[in-house]
Amino acid sequence: MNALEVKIKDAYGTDPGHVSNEQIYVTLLSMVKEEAAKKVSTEGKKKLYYISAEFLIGKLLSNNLINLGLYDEVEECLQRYGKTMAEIEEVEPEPSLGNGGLGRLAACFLDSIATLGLNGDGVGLNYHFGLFRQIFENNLQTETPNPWIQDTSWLTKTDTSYQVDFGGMTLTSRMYDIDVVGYHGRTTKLHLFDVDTVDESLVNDGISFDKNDIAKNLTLFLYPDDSDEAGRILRVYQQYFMVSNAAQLILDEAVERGSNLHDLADYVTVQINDTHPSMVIPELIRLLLKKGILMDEAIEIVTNTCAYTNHTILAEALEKWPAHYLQKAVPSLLPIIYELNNRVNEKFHDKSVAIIDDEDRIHMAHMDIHYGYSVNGVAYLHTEILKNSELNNFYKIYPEKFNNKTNGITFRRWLLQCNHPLADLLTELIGDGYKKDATELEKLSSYANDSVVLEKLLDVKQGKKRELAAYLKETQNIDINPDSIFDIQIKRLHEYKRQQMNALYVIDKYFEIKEGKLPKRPITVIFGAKAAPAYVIAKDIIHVILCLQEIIANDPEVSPYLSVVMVENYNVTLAEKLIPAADIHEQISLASKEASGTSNMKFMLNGAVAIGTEDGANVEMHQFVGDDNIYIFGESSDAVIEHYEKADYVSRDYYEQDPTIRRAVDFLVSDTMMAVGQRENLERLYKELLNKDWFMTLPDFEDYKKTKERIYEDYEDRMAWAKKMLINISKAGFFSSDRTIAQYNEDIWHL
Ligand code: 26Q
Repeated sequence: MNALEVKIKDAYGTDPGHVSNEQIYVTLLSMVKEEAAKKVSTEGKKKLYYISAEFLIGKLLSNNLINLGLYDEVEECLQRYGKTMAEIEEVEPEPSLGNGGLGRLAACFLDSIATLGLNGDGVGLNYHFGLFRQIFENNLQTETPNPWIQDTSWLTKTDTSYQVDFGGMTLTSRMYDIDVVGYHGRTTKLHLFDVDTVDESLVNDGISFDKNDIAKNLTLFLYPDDSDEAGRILRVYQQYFMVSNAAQLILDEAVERGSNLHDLADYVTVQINDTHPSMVIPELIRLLLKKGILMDEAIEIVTNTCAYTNHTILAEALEKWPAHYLQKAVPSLLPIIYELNNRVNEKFHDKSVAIIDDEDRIHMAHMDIHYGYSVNGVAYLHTEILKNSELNNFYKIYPEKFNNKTNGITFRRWLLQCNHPLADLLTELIGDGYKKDATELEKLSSYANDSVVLEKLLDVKQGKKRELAAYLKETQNIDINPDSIFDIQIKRLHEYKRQQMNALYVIDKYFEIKEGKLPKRPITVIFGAKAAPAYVIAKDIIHVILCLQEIIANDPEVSPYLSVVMVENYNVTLAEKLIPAADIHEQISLASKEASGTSNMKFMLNGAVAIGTEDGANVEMHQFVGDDNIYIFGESSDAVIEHYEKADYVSRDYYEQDPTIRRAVDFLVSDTMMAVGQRENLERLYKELLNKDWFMTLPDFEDYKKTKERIYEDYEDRMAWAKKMLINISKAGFFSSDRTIAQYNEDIWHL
């Protein structure tokens, strides 16, 4: 009997063939927890705390089994009883503890920290209902809670608990841990803080709840609706709760390891993941003052301890909290922030670098830069833009603090777990050294002209496309044709990511097909995206895509050649099915706006070919694979930045001068669309494109269209295409998060 059979026998007195999938899941979960507990965590003098409001960890069972080296044995055992891991995986709920890239990055980083055996933990919040579950009704997005915590879950309740003082109220926290299992390595911990008083019954319709009852609502949702002030202040409460717990944990553990707190920076480094945890800086200072350390020294200690990662240059995403929010939620931090601000003003006499502006708003990023020792961007281009434009005034003061750390992804989840056939093929060709050292994927390039290998690669892709088609049929009742080209765009819905441009292209194709200009092979355009509940235009874009899906599916003239599919509730689990099945992936953000992107890396690793702008990490991908293996189009980031400076872009000019653009834009408010959609939503998006188009969809449209035609044309030379796939895979090694984390450690953390 193997381990699983023994456990099932102990628990249920029978074999795996006679218990439910739920029972197998629970058994495996406790088995993994036991195994993980046996692995040691690295210990050492200095420890990293990666603080993040989001950890988009995805389902953990398969990943943990793989990393523990138990997957094959369990799969083999299940198969003997007529079951598969895929069925068991279906039972596991996916925690939605993140929005998108930033949260998934944090999860990949924990995997790499554990795998490399670094002494570092994650710290975040235990949101009971996560972000939200997306539901489509009448071609519109609606939101419902996504409960994921069950009686048996990956969470382990700990004895650790702290008092957190808010204005007029004190809450007692509880720390829960999730073991993060590294690949054939060690484990580390994700600490998620919660309060016992949270009341799930507070949630009424959809995701609405009483935003003022903090003790009961604090950890219900990630990023609750911030369209009103109560929602925004709740976010401040959440952030302070997260960092106050983190700071207390950090100091306790440092003292345990032998720190006298004066030497804290030798014992601790804190990575601040975007500005959401920035209040950890004044909170650490506050706690050091309470221990009797004087202000000057406390500030210096904390500055040498904290490092900040920037993930965006979008002004609206840079957090600026009105001082009165903090006055209400966390009055004890305000005097410290005022002191930090005064010191900055005395030294620099430059309003652009002040922490508090003339409207009494606190610029969290400014605090991080002045009172942290490192500032990093997440891709080469992004860091250059930070240094040379967005944060140029800071760069001039602190050039030595700025550095780049191009993002990465864990190859365990994004290849070994989600694409067994490809991993097996790679192992057959180049051995399995690439599993530990991703740069070994380069070895694959020696097969670039080997037609037998190229055929195998195409077969693997075809198999994954069939699997996806079956999965979407079964789970969402969506039909897609596995012999069509799968052209996929999956990411948060945002105007700068320009799903609307992809949609306009679909409309153009629809017209062409109606005119008799048929594509050589059917095309399936797949979208997956959640829109922030209060982001009106983003929801309108979803509406348009869903309307197109319906119109095209019901049009017998068009549907044999083109289909549009928007998968519901796009999440990590769906990404794991979609990415291995992609032929083409869309990375079409307006140049300069996408800090890095990370799905681009996942697709590349799985042998898909990108159509993209010179933005984020696409720039580095382009350098690695060369012009023949990526389809670059659109205005450069320099040109875009200049348009913004000169304010010289007028969308209506493009609409009036280009009949193709006009035809596509007009279709948004056509009778055909109105028949399946809502006038209000369709007209709003139409007017937005015509009168504003802030992210410059129309100027890039012509080049986008030409490039799409070229990519579809090139797809028909199957051997040449397979070579592009192979080169993409062979150059993906750089984008392993093991490389990224090694660089963070080398340049910033020094663990
Ligand atoms: C800001 C202010 C108020 C409320 C919320 C926010 C907020 C919330 C979430 C701001 C930003 C986020 C998330 C950002 C994010 O996911 N950024 C992505 O980070 C990835 C990892 O570095 C990059 O690859 C993506 O390019 C970047 O968009």
